[in-house]
Amino acid sequence: VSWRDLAIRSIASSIIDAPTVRRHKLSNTEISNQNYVLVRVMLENGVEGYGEAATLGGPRWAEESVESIKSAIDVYLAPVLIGRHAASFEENALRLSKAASRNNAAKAAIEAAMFDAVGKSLGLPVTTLLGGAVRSSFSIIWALASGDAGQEIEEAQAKIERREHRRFKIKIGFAEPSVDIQRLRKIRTALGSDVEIIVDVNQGWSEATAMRWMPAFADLGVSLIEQPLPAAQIEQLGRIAARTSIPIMVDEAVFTSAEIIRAGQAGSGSVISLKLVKSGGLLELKRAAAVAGAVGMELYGGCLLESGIGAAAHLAVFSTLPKLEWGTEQFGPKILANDLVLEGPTFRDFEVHLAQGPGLGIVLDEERIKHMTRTGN
Ligand code: MUC
Ligand code: MG
Repeated sequence: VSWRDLAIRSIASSIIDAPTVRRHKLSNTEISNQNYVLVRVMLENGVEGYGEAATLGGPRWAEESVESIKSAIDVYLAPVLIGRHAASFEENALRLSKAASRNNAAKAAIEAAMFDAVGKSLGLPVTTLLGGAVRSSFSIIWALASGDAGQEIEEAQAKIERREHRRFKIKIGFAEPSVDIQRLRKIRTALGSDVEIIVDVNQGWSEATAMRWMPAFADLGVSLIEQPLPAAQIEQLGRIAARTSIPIMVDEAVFTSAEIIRAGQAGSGSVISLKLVKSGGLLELKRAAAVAGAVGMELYGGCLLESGIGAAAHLAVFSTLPKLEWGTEQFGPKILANDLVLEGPTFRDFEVHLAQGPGLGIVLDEERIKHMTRTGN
């Protein structure tokens, strides 16, 4: 493989609308269609690499939407990389950060595609390019998020029976805490005390609500509570973290390493959810994990309902982290009516297994992708 082979010939982006198997509710939005930007990086040697940017409910979970991601890529990010060497990962990341501030989902999708293309060109898995895997499978969490306890119990029991998941994250905060508690109590009673339950409030509470209701969630044996307060309320989060017996996980509150340090100083959380859409790239995600670890946070492999494409990129990075105390919730491929890949990460025995093969180890389902590609943009 010559240096010239790995020059970037083109970067193309397209919007994908992928139906989910059921409605997925969060405190501030709900979806029954998951939206992605698929990035294809073509090298001079003819090898194509893939990356994906996920969003949740338009510019709602964070400020990026598929429409803004696609235009950031097409207009600002792709042009600064054409003709550059795809394996110059750090230099390319610098060029992207000069071309646009934040826009982290867009940048991460491009970087994943470059890693995939370079790995395939060299016949090496992306994990090798990232320092090498220290694990090839992960304990995998499933999210219950229909808001209907009966449906959620059935869904969880089926997951346990099929040996797919026995750890669950329940989305709350779209109802009053008293209603959420009733829903959780039903689920806990049906599933028993051995099943792990995490809750994600997605910024839905105030400090006062959290102070009042956290003890009731603790009584139900909730093992982790994710982002209970609005993202900006770092100090308030620190105050409730000091009072509760449930560890707090920061999600929307921390994107950058500087934000991780601030959250660490404010004592806002003892666990962090790691996501490519927050870090803006695979290398930066590794750095975020190191910074979080250094301020004493445990690591949780987060997701934004990625397909097999984005899941493969996340798992590649997660596999190289010295520690990943909480495993991962990269269940996205299973919430889609049809995944975007024919080959990718696999799910069995309560674990998700790294995709195998060079690059990200994925094979796209081009037929299905064609069907789900949004036209007219
Ligand atoms: C989030 O806030 O964690 C990840 C899993 C899920 O159910 O929602 C997402 C986003
Ligand atoms: Mg979350």
